[in-house]
Amino acid sequence: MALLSLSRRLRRTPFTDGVEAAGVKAYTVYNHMLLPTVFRSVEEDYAHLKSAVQVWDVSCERQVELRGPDTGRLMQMLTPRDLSRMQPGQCFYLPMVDETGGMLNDPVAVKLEEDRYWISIADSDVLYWVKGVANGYRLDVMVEEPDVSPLAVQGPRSDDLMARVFGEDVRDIRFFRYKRLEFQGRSLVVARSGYSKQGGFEIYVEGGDIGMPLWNALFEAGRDLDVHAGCPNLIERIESGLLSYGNDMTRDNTPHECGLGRFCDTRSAIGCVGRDALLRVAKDGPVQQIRPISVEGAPVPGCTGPWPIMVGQRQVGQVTSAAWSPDFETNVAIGMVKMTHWDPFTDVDVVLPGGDVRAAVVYGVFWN
Ligand code: THG
Repeated sequence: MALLSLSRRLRRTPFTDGVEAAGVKAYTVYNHMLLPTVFRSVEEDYAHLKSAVQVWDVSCERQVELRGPDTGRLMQMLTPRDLSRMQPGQCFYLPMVDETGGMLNDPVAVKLEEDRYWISIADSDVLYWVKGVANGYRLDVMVEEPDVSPLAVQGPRSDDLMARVFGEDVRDIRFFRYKRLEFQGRSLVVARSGYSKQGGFEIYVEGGDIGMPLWNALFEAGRDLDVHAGCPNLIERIESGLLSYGNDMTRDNTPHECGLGRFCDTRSAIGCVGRDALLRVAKDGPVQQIRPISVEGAPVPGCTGPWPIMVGQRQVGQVTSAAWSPDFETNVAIGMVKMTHWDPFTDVDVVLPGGDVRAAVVYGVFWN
């Protein structure tokens, strides 16, 4: 493939110098920003992530900050997840929907203060949607993108590495909670969260100037822990059932189709702009839904789906993400499957660029 031309619209991050020095081999573009996808190889990065500790430049998980008296009201307009009991110190994974109940994003919300949140977004232009809603309803709230760049520390040795840089307090941070911890005299939000199921933290680096100092401090402290630069790993995230907005779901899907019904409290989410639509959807349930799928045969080619899921001549869904799993010794995949064929162990065919292969909807093999 040809190279990407850089410009002002394709943003570097506070850590790009470190990422390049670490030998990044490929990037994708996410929220108009560089996101590394490969360091050594996807398979080597995967094995290392599951056994050691990695530092990830996930600056592209941009923050949309809401601040001001109407913040609580505006936040609840954006999501069917009930935020009424959310406290400062908590992070919530939440579906963000439009007026039809269609997914606009699946961010992590961070409650900083009673009237102040960060929305840590996936790849869609949430800033404009939130500004539009805020101004359309003449709400008294500031909506901006602050100079905050998340740096993730992921893998089974994350606690040990983080304790060396931020102190033993990091070990007491609970899942999807954060503490404010000091680095070079600056107080940073450090949460136990991240886009893998190998354990770890996300540091919301406030102020790009301390990006490289923090990056360097983590690598120096972790020399004997085999710390490496890493990135969200395609194989690991499919095995773990972590969805990718724009790939596994789009605005055409409801949270229920995405298997995110457990994050919807549509009855109590008073004010959510998609509430009426989702109450209707929730009543009868979805007619297609995300499923784990194992795909037989040789390793699938680089993921440029979607690939049709067929039963005979009939299309019953599509594979939206797939990768060869060295640990499961099969291709693991995520697909959207019609209700007639979504039961565990239903046999199907997947139409790959190189021809049809056998596959099955699975359960209890990976992800659940
Ligand atoms: N961290 C932060 N921001 C993000 C991501 C992140 N923004 C973009 C993208 N990732 C958003 N998507 C996800 C998808 C899954 C999860 C987090 C963000 C996730 N899910 C867990 C699960 O599904 O098991 C936990 C959900 C829960 O129990 O609350 O972690 O990774 N800052």
